Amino acid sequence: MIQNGQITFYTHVYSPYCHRVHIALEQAKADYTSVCINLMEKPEWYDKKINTVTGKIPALTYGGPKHPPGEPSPEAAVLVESGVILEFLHETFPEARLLPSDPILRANARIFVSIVDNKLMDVFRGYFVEGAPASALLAGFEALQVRLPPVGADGKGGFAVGEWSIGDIAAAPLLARIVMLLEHDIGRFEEGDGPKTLALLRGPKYARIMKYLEDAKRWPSFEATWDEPTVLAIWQSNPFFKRS
Ligand SMILES: N[C@@H](CCC(=O)N[C@@H](CS)C(=O)NCC(=O)O)C(=O)O
Repeated sequence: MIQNGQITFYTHVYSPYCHRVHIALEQAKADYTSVCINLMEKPEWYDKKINTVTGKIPALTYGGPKHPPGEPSPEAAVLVESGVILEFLHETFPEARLLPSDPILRANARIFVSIVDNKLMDVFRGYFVEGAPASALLAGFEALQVRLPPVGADGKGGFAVGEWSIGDIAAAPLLARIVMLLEHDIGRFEEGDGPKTLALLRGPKYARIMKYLEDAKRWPSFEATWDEPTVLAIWQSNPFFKRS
């Protein structure tokens, strides 16, 4: 492992995008400092000095000496966008094996990330916040499921491209939050609709993706970074997800 200088990780535990980076940092056994960014009271330096592109979390500084959160050293690279940061960590910590060595598998892992970002993130918001029907959310699960390798005779399923990769690091944080929210009926849909949607997901049609999620939740770097009671408490108090 060649870590050339400090890493500062700007994050919040509620965020599925930040969770991606957290998993990758743990898997890389990186030496890093986390800085919690509360989006409800975002420090004014964050948009000016850290994520000058979108103001969103996560972000990461890499290199140079340790610095106060709002004052990155001129020697530090400031990185934004979870997908960019995952690729960067893969290149910086190759022994963490965030991507497979086969170029086709690497491409497929990236396609899996793109399905999460393009087919699941928007419908997630639609169902939980905007009152859209569950069908689009379920279609998002299906779009991922069709790409998963079949479960073998030994009962082992494999991840998006067989071995664990950036594809799974992108998908599992969102899938885990969706299942958690459904289980606890959190969202602006009609009361009781969350558990009903979850019952559909637990039926035979979605068995492969639900097994995939269970396997992902047992992967060491996921397990080490998933504190469900804490995440649940934050989402329970999220005003955008509360029924009026
Ligand atoms: N495309 C970005 C999305 C990041 C994102 O949407 N982060 C949310 C938190 S989960 C955020 O910072 N929202 C605040 C805002 O939109 O101003 C990534 O992959 O990092």
